[in-house]
Amino acid sequence: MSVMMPWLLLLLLVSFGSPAPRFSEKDICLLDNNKLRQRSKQLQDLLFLYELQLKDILENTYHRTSSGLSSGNRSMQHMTLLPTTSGNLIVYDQDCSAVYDRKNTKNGYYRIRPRADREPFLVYCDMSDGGGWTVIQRRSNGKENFNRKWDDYKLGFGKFQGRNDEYWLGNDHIYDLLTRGENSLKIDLMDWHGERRYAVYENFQLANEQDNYRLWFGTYSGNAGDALSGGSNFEDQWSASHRGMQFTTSDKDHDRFLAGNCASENKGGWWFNRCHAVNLNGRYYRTGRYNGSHDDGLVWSTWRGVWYSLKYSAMKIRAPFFVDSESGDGENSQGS
Ligand SMILES: [Ca+2]
Repeated sequence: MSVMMPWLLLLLLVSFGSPAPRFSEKDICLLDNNKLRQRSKQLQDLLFLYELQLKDILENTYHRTSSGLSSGNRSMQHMTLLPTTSGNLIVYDQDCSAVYDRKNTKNGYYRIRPRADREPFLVYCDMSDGGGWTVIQRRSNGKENFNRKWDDYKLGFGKFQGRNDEYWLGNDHIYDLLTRGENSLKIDLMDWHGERRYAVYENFQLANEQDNYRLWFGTYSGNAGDALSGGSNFEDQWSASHRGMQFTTSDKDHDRFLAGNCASENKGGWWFNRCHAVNLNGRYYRTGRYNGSHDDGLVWSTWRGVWYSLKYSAMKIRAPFFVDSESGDGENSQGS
């Protein structure tokens, strides 16, 4: 902060082209005082945010240190753009983390706007679990039809009212959210006994529509198993890993199954290979175990297998929060 002061004076001098500026010393003092006050407010906000993040880090074990630097910068950027306290402006946050940063820490639907040149849209913000999660998919009661075509998956569908309403946020919306910086994906799962599991993937990314929303994700952590990578053996991974796959719907086939369409067989749009180890948009069965001609249930293979359809799933994203890289040991023994 103290470095900024001579810099500011110099700027004033240069911009008025004369060593004797029209500002009096008192004016400059007042100006500096104002800036300091603003800066102090920003730092208080930052402190508040970091305290929340610290709490989050201490209570959750899935955070890593690798992306601390970039996410730290991102938070800083966020905070310097804090809206004024006038309250009259319509403020659209870019995502649920920004909502959370402004101290709206209640679960619920918020209108967000990841891109200034696009319309804002509603999304469920999960403020538990460390807070600031933007929910991009939820299944919880089977009321919504997920066996839909390309345009529905592109634009999004479902209900955006109750806390258990089912929806797909839309590939375009998800893409816009993800292009703004690095994001982690957390997937919450529950079976029909109420048992819960989760999976976290670092560096979750989608390509644009020209590349059919091709999926990318980094390291796994969690207790549901790394099903998105296809399972534990090489053969499963070859045929069922979702890494690098394009999105397929019943009317647009981009999967690697030559003899048919995985989305038609499995009743929902997804990043199918030939075909899947995960199918969170599959058919909603009201019991766990099911059978049929295809494993088309709500599947996370590494937990309950492909012939068990889960009761609940939620996919949610958030920028990886700042972690002091010096406090970590730098070792990473997970992901086996
Ligand atoms: Ca095919």
